[in-house]
Amino acid sequence: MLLESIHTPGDLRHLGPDELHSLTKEIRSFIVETVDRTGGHLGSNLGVVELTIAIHRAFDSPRDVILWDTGHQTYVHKLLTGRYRDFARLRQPDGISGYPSQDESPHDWIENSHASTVLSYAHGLAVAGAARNDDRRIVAVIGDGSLTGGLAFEGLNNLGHGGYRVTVVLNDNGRSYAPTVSRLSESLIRIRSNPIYMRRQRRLEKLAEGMPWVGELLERGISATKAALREMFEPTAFFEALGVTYLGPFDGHDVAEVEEALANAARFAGPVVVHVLTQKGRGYEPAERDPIKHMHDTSGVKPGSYTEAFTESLVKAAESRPELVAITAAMPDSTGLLPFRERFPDRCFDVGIAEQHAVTAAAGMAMGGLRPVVAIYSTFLTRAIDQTNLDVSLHRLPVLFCVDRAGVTGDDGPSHHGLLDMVLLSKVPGMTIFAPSSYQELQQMLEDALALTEGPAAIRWPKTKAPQVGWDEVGRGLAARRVTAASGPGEVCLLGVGKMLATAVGAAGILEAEGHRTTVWDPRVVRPLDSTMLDDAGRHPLVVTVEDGFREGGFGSAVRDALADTAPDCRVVVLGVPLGHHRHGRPDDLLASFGLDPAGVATAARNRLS
Ligand SMILES: Cc1ncc(C[n+]2csc(CCOP(=O)(O)OP(=O)(O)O)c2C)c(N)n1
Repeated sequence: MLLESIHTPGDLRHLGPDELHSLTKEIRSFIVETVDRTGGHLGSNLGVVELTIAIHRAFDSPRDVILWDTGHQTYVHKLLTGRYRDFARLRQPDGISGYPSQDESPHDWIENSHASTVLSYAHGLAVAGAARNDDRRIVAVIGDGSLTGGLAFEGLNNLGHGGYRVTVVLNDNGRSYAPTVSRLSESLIRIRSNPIYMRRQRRLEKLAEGMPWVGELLERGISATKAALREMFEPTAFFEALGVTYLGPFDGHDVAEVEEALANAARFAGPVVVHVLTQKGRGYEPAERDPIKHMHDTSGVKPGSYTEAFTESLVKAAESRPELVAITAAMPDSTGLLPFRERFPDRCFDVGIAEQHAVTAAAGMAMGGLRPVVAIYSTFLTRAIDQTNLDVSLHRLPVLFCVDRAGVTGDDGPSHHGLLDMVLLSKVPGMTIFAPSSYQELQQMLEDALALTEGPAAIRWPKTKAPQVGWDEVGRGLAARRVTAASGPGEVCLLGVGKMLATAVGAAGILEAEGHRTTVWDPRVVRPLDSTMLDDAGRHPLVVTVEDGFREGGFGSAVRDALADTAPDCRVVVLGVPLGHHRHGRPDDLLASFGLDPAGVATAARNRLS
């Protein structure tokens, strides 16, 4: 295996074209084989095999800085930077991360996984480089999907304005999760499919190759050609208007072609976009064929999941509410909106990787009389908290946030855990927050949120399978539900939020078996708190709250504040996730490590009882 002999990117430079070709094949089968076992972003990584090799041949990492936007497509980069042996444990507990990680390698400059950031990092690093006379080169690889995020445009604007020497590699495969939502992207496709432009580009390169002072002439030559083409092709004009030179498009599956383009680009004094065309899923037939299933770690909506309960109830609710519309920021598939979009194509809006826009656009839709539902992951909603607070809440608008992947999510690590939604949403004035503990609860809550809330509301749920319960075990409206009442005067009252209700019930079983009279409540609504629940809890000497968000500033601390006034003798113990950036791992294992399993909760209660 050639791959085994690549320990650093320098090892790539000795390889000839045939060896490089064999290497690409080895990398593809190794990635397919591994991701089949571990899960992960298959399509994006298969699409950048040649591109990654070319980048590592043209630049000298880690001296030169290579930044990958989103970071989900760095498997090849990992394999070429000394992590071949660790790769089998991709995304496994104690194994390597599915994203760049500074702990793993000096070749990973940034720890990301939220899209559209690299142009801003590149701007900052270029400013610092200029200030310190550091001539290291900076390469920022960004996908056409990630380029739909506002932050990317802000970065591009500043790179062009400042004239910084940064090579931006636009990895264009025409897709985000779903096809990319962007006129710019449509124009890029027109370039891609225009033979005249492609031929002219090739002739120009050939011409330049034979000349002395190639770099300088190439620069002038391309600019002149592009000036003539400006009217015809918007993206060229778009980049150039911002002060960024455009080169391309290049065949992203031709190592030599891309390597040469990158070497040329690196000679420019200012920012350059190298537009590279790639195919998602390249070389693996099932991934090339199925646009969504094999592309990312979305693996569809799982039967019996909370997401499925949402999908079903949303379609049902929309049947009788013509004003209901749904919005997603580039994730119609994994947020469960596909059935809705199929049924109501005109009422479903994919706005691109643009969470802030999604929320303010939802505010506009609500102002105009629609009933918007924003389907979003907890970790990505965090980006749009200002919009939620000022654009939605300040105007008291009825926007419903359906927040998936809340709590400890697992395989994707620090940036994907949904630990902030309860803390942040509970500080947004007028926000009602529901947390379902079962499939049926979510269905009921969606209906209640639409029928009963007049301002902003959120329903937050985890990635896990949802417990199935009878309708007699489902609450109504904004009321909490008492699950079990202690017989006689209770010693301890457990309040378990959402999926943590099951943990609280498990802990209650342990405590009861030890002879402690225990009450359990399902709060259902994180905010506003139900006064009946608070009154009952306050009659117990000990209240233990259990949540799968940050312990500080979430549900439990609100309960403690409330009871401090009404039941000063009652002791409140708040259990939740400690503040920190937590690694990837199995959700149950991570929760147990924070003491958030039944045994941990029972121990916390028992220690205070004695
Ligand atoms: C802020 C943010 N929103 C949503 C996502 C989820 N997400 C991960 S990868 C991806 C698609 C990225 O598309 P593109 O940049 O074109 O890269 P490709 O996978 O096509 O190579 C999305 C939407 C994210 N990572 N960050």
